[in-house]
Formats: sequence, C-alpha cells, structure tokens
Amino acid sequence: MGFLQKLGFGLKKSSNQITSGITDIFTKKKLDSATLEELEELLISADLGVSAAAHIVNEFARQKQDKDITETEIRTALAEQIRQIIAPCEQPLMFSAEHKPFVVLMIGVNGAGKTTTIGKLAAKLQAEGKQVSCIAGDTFRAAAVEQLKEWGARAKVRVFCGAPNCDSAGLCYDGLNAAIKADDDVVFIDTAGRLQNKNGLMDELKKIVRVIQKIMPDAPHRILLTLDATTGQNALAQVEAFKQIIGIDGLIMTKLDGTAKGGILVAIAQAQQLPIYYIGIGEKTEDLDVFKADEFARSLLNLE
Ligand SMILES: Nc1nc2c(ncn2[C@@H]2O[C@H](COP(=O)(O)OP(=O)(O)OP(=O)(O)O)[C@@H](O)[C@H]2O)c(=O)[nH]1
Ligand SMILES: [Mg+2]
Repeated sequence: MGFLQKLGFGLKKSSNQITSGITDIFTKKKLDSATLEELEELLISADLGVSAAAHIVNEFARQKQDKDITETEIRTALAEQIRQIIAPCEQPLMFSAEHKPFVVLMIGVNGAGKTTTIGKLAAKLQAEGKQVSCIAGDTFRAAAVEQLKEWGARAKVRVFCGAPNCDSAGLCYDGLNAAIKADDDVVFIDTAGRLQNKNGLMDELKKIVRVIQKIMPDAPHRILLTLDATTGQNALAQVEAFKQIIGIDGLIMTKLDGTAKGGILVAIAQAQQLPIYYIGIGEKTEDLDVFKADEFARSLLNLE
C-alpha cells in the first residue's frame, strides 16, 4: 500500500464521521440555512475548530446555495475549502547543506511521537545518502535512550548518549561537538516530553538552545513540535505553550491513523501560520511522509 492509500485508510474514522454526517444532513433535505448550520456543527464535532468550520460553510454556501447538488459534489466542494485553508502549511523541510550540520531540535509533550519521528526521519535521510546522527537528549528516562538507540541501529545512524540522568544540555553540547567533528550533515536532538513539571521542561529546552548556540550561533536550524492528532483540541494549546516559551519553526502531526480527530490539523492550520512538514500514519519508517494539502483534504472527505 502506498502512503496515499494508507492515509485514506488511516483517516477512515475521521472521514467516516464527516461523510456519514453529510449523508444524514443532506438526505431528502434542501441546502438551506438549517442544514448549513448542521453542517457547521458536524465540522466542529470533527475537530476542525469553530473558525475553520464557519469559514468552510460560509464559502460553501456562497457557491452552492439553492443549487441541486449530489453528495459527492458536496464532499468535493468541502474538500476544496479545506485544501485552501491547509495549503499554506504545505512547505518542504529542506535539510539545507548550507548548515553543516543542520541541527533539528525535536520538542513536544510526552508520547507525542518525538523519538519515533526522529527515527523515521533519520532513516529516510540516511537512505538518501546524508550522514545523520541523533542526540539522546531525553536523559530523564533510560527507556528513551534505548528506544532511540534501537532506531539508530535500524537506520544505521549514530546515536550520541550519556550516562543515565546526566545533564541534558551538557549532553547536547558534547553531541553537537561530536557531530561537527564527524562532519555530519544532519543532527536530530531528541528531548524529554515529561519532567518533574512543565517549568522544568521548558527551562531545560531553553538551556539546550543556549548551550548549542555557544557552538553554533545559528543553531538549532529548525525547532519542530511533534503533535499527537489523537489529543484533538488540546494540540492547539500545546502549540501556543511551546511557541511562547521557545518558539517553533514547524510542526509534525503523528497518529493520524485510526483517530476520529484528524480534523484537528485543519484547526491548527487555520489558527497558526506554521509549516506542517510531515504527517505520521503508523509506527514504521514508511508511515511518515511529507504533508500534502490536497491529499489530506481529499482523504478527510473520503475522496479518491
Ligand atoms: N499509530 C501511530 N503510532 C505512532 C505514530 N508515531 C508514534 N507512534 C507511537 O506512539 C508512541 C509514543 O511515541 P514516542 O516516539 O515514544 O513519543 P515521544 O514523544 O518520544 O514520547 P516521550 O519520550 O515519552 O516524551 C510509540 O508507541 C510510537 O510507536 C504514528 O504516526 N502512528
Ligand atoms: Mg521520546
């Protein structure tokens, strides 16, 4: 199965909720203001957010009101409205050779998929011929280091790690120096999602940035926030929190497979002007791919 097929498959719970809702709303009914209101509520309940839902339905109504249209036409028109909202987020992440190494700091709450996504990206870049290393900055949990090491072994990528519970920023400092010495093209820094408390986590992230800037003043070249789609509306609050404290260059949304909350990607695109570089639809390397607005919008409406 290709990524697109898998995406359609993974988003089935989200798209079924929306499309069966559309069927219920429009069966034997006219496209009047009451049905449009129901449609808006449906999109809100599918996690697209109040603002995006209102915008989509208004545009849809402007074009289609009082016209006799089939259900497929309704879905196609909605997919196009969604595509327009999320299209600005479709931007390639260039692991530019101008920076050597190109340093990527991966952040996000615990369980969001940071370590897994680093593993997948490292494997992909390695396969493309880039020299990659990973720094196991999550020194808080021994299992986190092991997990990254397993990915590293699979991808044949070096993983830099320290003693259990060692200072994370210090480890990142040493890891980046090692990467420079080894002439790596790309370095991924894994971070902890959970510390004693939120302030502790945020202070540690800021400290990591300060410390690596002592070696490379323009690093990290990307700070990527990993978001778990299954958390729904809470993902919006996570973006805000990390944005305020350390700043974000782009997003990666994981676990779009098997959730009914895939619409959250649309809410985030509407609320934030941030690139969505990759989406994850499973646990394997091939289950991560670049975000394509058209594919996503059509899959969310169960269109081929
Ligand atoms: N189904 C699915 N599972 C995923 C995806 N991405 C990650 N996972 C799984 O989610 C779980 C958590 O992923 P991790 O990569 O450990 O998350 P993390 O952000 O590093 O978590 P902490 O280290 O605890 O902060 C793992 O079991 C992953 O296999 C995805 O796109 N789809
Ligand atoms: Mg982790």
